Amino acid sequence: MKNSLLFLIFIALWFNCFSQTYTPPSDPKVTANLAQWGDKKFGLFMHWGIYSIPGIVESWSINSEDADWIPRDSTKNYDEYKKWYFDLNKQFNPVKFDPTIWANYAKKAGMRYVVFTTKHHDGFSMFDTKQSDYKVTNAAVPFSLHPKANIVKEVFTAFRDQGFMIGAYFSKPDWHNENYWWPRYATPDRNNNYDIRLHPQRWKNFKQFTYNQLEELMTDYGKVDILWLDGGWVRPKATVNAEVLSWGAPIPAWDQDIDMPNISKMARAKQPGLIMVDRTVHGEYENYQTPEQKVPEKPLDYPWETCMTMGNAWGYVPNDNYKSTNTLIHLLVDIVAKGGNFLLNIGPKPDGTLPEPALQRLTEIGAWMDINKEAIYATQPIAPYKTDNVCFTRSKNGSIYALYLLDEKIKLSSKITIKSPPKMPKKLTLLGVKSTIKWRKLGDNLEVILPVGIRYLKHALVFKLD
Ligand code: FHN
Repeated sequence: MKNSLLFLIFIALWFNCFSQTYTPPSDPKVTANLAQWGDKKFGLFMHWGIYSIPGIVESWSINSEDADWIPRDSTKNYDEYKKWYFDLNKQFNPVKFDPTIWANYAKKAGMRYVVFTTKHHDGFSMFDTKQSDYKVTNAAVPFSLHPKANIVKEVFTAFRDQGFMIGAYFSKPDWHNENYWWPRYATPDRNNNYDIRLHPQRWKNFKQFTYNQLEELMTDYGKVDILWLDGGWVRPKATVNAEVLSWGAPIPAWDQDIDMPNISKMARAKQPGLIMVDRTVHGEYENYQTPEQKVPEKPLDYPWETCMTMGNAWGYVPNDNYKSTNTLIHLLVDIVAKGGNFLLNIGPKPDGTLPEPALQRLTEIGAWMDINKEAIYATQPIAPYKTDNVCFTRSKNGSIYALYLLDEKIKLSSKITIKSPPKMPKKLTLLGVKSTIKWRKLGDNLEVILPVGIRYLKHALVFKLD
């Protein structure tokens, strides 16, 4: 008896260690919203804050960790630099800010949801919070006098008016808040800088501050569909796993538990069906996973979204190196063929406009989506997902698409091969072309004779296999 009980305990522990890191939502409203979100496929991520003024990395340069990806003006000592950074709020004045222009470009690009930074790690709130004076609507900020000073409200309204699902990015850590980075002590790394076990009231105060700010965002800013929580090192210590250790940051001896059950109960009371993304913490408050700056090798059997910068930086930096339209469309196709969503990030400039190269890419992506969107929206993956440079998708009515990725540097031949398509079609069409397409079966492959005069079809040819 004793041995079989021990064996059962061993199996349960083993399974728990290696079981999926995904917990499906138990609330049917969340499940329904997740399905709606999954059909949208393409979203706009926006990092905008005081870091956009000098055009530097968002928040991280005030963190003391010594990492090559955290550049800092080394002519200033740390305390001087930190004061300089935190004082950037006094220069924030994006006089050309007009989120309807942003929303129009994003919609024309085929984007259908937005995730906007309400507050990044630096603690500067881009909304009229009552919990802190470190906010865009405070008199110290030149833009506070502008009629559109409550930026989050303006952005959410403009994109919602264009039919977008609305996502609120919110940083769990707040490096400006005295109950996260207590001014009594140095700030050696990204974590809170005091032992919570010795100062429980201070962490209790921070939990309440965080709860109150999230309650404002869930109450006063209209319908919010996604709560996208960043700063995964703020988590129950018991959830620290290999992924967290891979970040190379110190792991405190105490718990930085922000009380997600309490936050979730409030947030979903205010926003029924709210999709919650407690990034990298996994569990019941991470309704989808968010591989960052990468695309999984294979389809994943749970909801996921690749978040990626259009350039190299999340916030605006001058002369950023933007990915080509061809690359961006190929990323979108690859992600969708594997069952994911593509959350593509643009950092607005300090004057409130979007960088020209970003606008050009949004326009070009939109031209491709205008012709080929039926192979993207509301599709599901279908084996073999991708063979060579061809990705496959399947629409809800059963239509199958082969998306043949074009290399801009190689002249397209008159005959192409689609290897091992999910099925041999009775009829083959090329989206954007009225003439019939000639093809023949070659073993398991499809050989297609391309019609002449299709040079206007760029980036990927999309065949419909009926
Ligand atoms: O630390 C942040 C980073 O600054 C940026 O906001 C990205 C966007 O996904 N999230 C965190 C890093 O994973």
